[in-house]
Formats: sequence, C-alpha cells, structure tokens
Amino acid sequence: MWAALAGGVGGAKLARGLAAITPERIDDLRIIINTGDDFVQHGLRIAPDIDTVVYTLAGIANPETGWGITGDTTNTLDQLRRLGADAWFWLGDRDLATHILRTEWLRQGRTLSAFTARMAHNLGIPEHIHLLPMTDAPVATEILTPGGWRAFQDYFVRRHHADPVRAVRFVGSATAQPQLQALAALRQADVVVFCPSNPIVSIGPILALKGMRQAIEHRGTDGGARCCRVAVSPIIGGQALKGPADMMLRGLGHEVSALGVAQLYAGLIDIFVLDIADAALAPQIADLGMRPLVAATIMRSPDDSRALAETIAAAVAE
Ligand code: FO1
Repeated sequence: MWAALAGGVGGAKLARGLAAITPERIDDLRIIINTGDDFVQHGLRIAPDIDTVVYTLAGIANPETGWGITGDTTNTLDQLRRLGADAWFWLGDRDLATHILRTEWLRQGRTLSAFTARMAHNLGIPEHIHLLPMTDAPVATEILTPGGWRAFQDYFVRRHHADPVRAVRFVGSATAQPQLQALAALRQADVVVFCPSNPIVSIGPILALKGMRQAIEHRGTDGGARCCRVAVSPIIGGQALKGPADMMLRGLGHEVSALGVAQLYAGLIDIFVLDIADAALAPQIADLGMRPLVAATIMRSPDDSRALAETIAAAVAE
C-alpha cells in the first residue's frame, strides 16, 4: 500500500500518475488530501483540493486551469451576480452540484470522508484508490499579510496571492482529529509520497495535524517499520510552476529552490525528486541525508504523470 500527500493542481497531477499505475505496480493507493483551503461561499461548503483530485482522477478536470470541470458553464454565477452577490470565486454550474450535495450531506451529519468516497465512486474512480480528506474536522489556513490575517481563499483568489506573506497558521489543527484511515495509512504504507504541492499551505496543514508528522518521521527510524518516503519538488528553477509557493517560501525566510523545499522536509524523506533543470542542486540535497533523484517533473499530460509515477516506483524498488 502506498500513501500520497496532496493538495492543489500539482498534487492532483502526480496523484493521477500514481492512480494510473494502480493496481499494476501499486496494490492499494491512499491519497491524503489537504482541507485547509476549504471554506463556505454562497452558503455552500467548497473543498477545492479534494475536488481537484477527484475531477483529475475522474478525467473531467479543466485542463487549462487544473481545477473545476472541463467545459463547465457559469449560468448560476452570472445570475448570482445579477442578484447582487459578490461572486468573486469562480464556480461552474456542474461543479456547483458537488458543493450543493456535499453541503447537504454535512448538514445531515455525514462526514466529509463519506461524501468524498461516494463522489469518487460515482465519478468512476476505482475502489483500490482511496481519497481521504486529512481530517473531518474544520481546519482553516490563514495567511498573515501586511493588511492582517486573511482567510486562505481571500488571500489566494480574491486578492490574487499578491500580498507579501509574513506568517501562516492552520486554525483548528491543534484539536482536529486526523482522518483515522489517513493516519493508519501513514503508519502502514510501504511508500509515502509527498506530491509536488505547496509545502507550506498544501502539505503543511496535513503535517500539522496531531500524529501525522510523527508517523512519517517514525517510518525513517529503526524503531518503526521502515518505508520509503519520497518527495517531489514543486519548485523548478527557483519558481513555482503554479501558485505562490515561491513567494511564500521567500516571505517566510526559506530558500526559494528545490533545495529550500528539501530543507523543509529534512527528517521526513529518503528520496527527493528534483527536476532536470535543478540537477546541479543534487549534491547539496544528498548532504541533507536524502537520495536525490533527477527526473522530468513537469506534468503537462496524463502520460507525463504516469511517467513520473513509474520513475518513482522504479527508484523505490531499487
Ligand atoms: N482558483 C482561482 O484562482 N480562482 C478561482 O475562482 C477558483 C475557483 C475554484 C472553484 C472550485 C475549485 O475546486 C477550485 C477553484 N480554484 C480557483 C482553485 C483553488 O481555489 C486553489 O487552486 C486551491 O485552493 C489551492 O490549492
């Protein structure tokens, strides 16, 4: 069994590759997804990272944005605006069906995990691929900007992630119970993969939950049943392919490079995958006690995703 940590579009793209080699090379895949970006808009519970992984694995994600449903229309959003709503978050008509049903399920007392599993099933994702929210409890990522603390989507979408980032916090994470299957997956997996997601706001909220970081750390010690822990850098040539990971690393005082990401993951990782463009950083990554693996990490197509997953599986098998 493999466990993967994911959030955002980069995470979904590697998840797609891992899913493509399941069950041939991976018998059972558990994808643990960030929920710190979740929020309520127009009274509906939105879970962008879960939806991005589900739509990508179901083959219906918008290829241009990476999020939302391909070919979706905006009749509802247009009408909301006519009625005077401040509709700054783009929500397609078909995507809204997800948010309506998820909100209904949660209001009925069912869990985000249960809804995610049902959604994945009904969109045709095979049973041996388990999509697990990091927690069923509320956790909200907030960003400290010069204008004060901002809710994540306010910072990210409404203000176009243009504000300098001074600090990040995950409200609720100290008391939120991690999703039990997710925690068990980290304790039992043969391989743990950190997808090329933003290390601060996509992977960070998962590691901040009680026991999650410790479970991964423990797998690297002789006390734990050792597994192979692999991370893929979301930073290539000193820049994030998508989103503000580079600006965030700089604002928080980290080096803005694949090496900076590797430093954040020190003690958690055995193999660090960096792009061919960053091959010169490999010796410094080896000095951190990780095995550097230079590979083509840009995933423009499902074939690219699958190739990167195959590369990881081959490195792990060595
Ligand atoms: N990202 C944007 O930049 N603008 C949007 O209007 C937007 C809408 C949206 C709707 C549904 C969804 O699942 C994702 C959406 N995203 C949008 C992406 C998302 O907010 C971010 O990429 C993630 O939260 C960061 O991981």
